[in-house]
Amino acid sequence: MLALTPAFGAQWHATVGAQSKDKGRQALAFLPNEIWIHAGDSVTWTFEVDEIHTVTFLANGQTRLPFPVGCPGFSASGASFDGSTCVTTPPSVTGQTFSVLFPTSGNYKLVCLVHEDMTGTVHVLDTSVPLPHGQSFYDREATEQARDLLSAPDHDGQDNDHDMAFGHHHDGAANAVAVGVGEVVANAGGHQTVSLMRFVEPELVIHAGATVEWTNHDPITPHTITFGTEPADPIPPSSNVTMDADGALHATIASTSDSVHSGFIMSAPQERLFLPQAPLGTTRFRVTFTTPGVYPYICALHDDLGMKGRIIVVP
Ligand SMILES: [Cu+2]
Repeated sequence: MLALTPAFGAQWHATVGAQSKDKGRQALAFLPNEIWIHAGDSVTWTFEVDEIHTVTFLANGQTRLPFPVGCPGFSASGASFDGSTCVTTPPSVTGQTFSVLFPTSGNYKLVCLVHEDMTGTVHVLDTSVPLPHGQSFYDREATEQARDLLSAPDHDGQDNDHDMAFGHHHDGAANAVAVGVGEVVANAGGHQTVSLMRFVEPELVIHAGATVEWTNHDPITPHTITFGTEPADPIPPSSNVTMDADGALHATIASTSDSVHSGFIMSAPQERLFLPQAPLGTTRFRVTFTTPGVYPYICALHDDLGMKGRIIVVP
């Protein structure tokens, strides 16, 4: 029996997520997101950000479930994955670690259940096959990928001439607030996303009777616009929100004590062959303010990262 068991499985390391100092820029990414190991080796992932992520290996062909559900259920660190039974962490943040043992050769997809375009690959090779890289290569790759991702989104809302992807998100309309900006990049290991968790114009001064329009410019990350009391379920809009003819959501706020919640404002999911077409995304939210006053609001998902704004209504 001893002869069939690798004497010492090597221990590999990777990280989950990276963020700017103010937490506004979040790299939703496994860093690195591709690694080659031997059967019998383990990989330990260290979570490095305030935004929640999971390290998840679904069974082959398994349907993806919402992150609070997990596999269903969650695995203990040190779990073993061979493609047959799902392994996942619960939603995890800075300082937590999770190890997975890979006893069987194969190519395994790594996903985060919170972020759809956050994927990677673990190549598990037979112990007779040489590995292409050592740990120092992956450490360097993780650092470079984090730096590239975090330098992408336009943090302060000023147009960056050198950044085509983020240079055009101001449409010039009055009373417009960009709700986050994002970008998905792909490499051979999978997808990595960078999201700006900010209201790009955090403070706006308008006249009573005017309407403010929020738009989500992120391809994948949902946000909310929430005035007053935060609802238990952040996904649906509050009952005082209606839909305009163009599909945008709309509410009227008449008092600083009003509670209004947009629900998830987000881009439509990516199309995939042989699946029913996804509906259009709800990407716009409008609020008409009838009364002078100061109206603070938050994104119910990312206020802990500093995603807050306010509307000042003058006569
Ligand atoms: Cu948000």
